[in-house]
Amino acid sequence: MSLKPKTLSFGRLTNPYPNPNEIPKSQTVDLGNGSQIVYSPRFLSFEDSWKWFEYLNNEIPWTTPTLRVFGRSCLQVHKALPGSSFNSLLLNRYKSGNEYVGWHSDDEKLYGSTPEIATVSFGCDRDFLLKKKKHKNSSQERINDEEPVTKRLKKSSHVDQHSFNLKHGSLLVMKGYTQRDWLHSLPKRAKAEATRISLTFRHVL
Ligand SMILES: O=C(O)CCC(=O)C(=O)O
Repeated sequence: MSLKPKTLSFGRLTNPYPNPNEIPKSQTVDLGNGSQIVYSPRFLSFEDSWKWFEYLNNEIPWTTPTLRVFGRSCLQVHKALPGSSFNSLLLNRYKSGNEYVGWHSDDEKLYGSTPEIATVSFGCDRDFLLKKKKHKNSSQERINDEEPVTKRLKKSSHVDQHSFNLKHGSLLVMKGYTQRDWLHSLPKRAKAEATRISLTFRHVL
């Protein structure tokens, strides 16, 4: 796959880290009980990320809700994650802040018991939320996707919630038992007016 975008629109988003010395470092958040999140706000350069955005936005047949690609990816995410062996790629496009993914976990058997899932984001910044799963025998509230996220967050204790603002060119990796013990979502955001594209790299057994 070569990167030859038809149009480049670097100007539509201001580079939040114009000074390379001020780029925030990767952070690892220990969720407890063997689950971790690694977040790198600037995994790809601002310019390269726009090239990827334009390529994906223009060249992928986005008519299907999701597209899963098996095989080798030309985006060398595994190089940043030694020990990982991704062989599947799920592509998502959110044309506005109205498009979202509700609470879920990617705990299907085909991903194994401790799947590593790496998400590279392009375009509009969006919030990515994590909340701890409720125990089945608990009397705590059921998950309700229709309820505003802010209301749900207020109900829950702080340590059971995490939020990452996924930047253009960022990498977020869910590791360990994150899929078994946590739910994640990309909620609606009225202020997110532009398109976001995400690539999620996985290993299918
Ligand atoms: O677009 C994203 O970053 C989230 C996608 C997601 O939750 C998923 O593919 O399971």
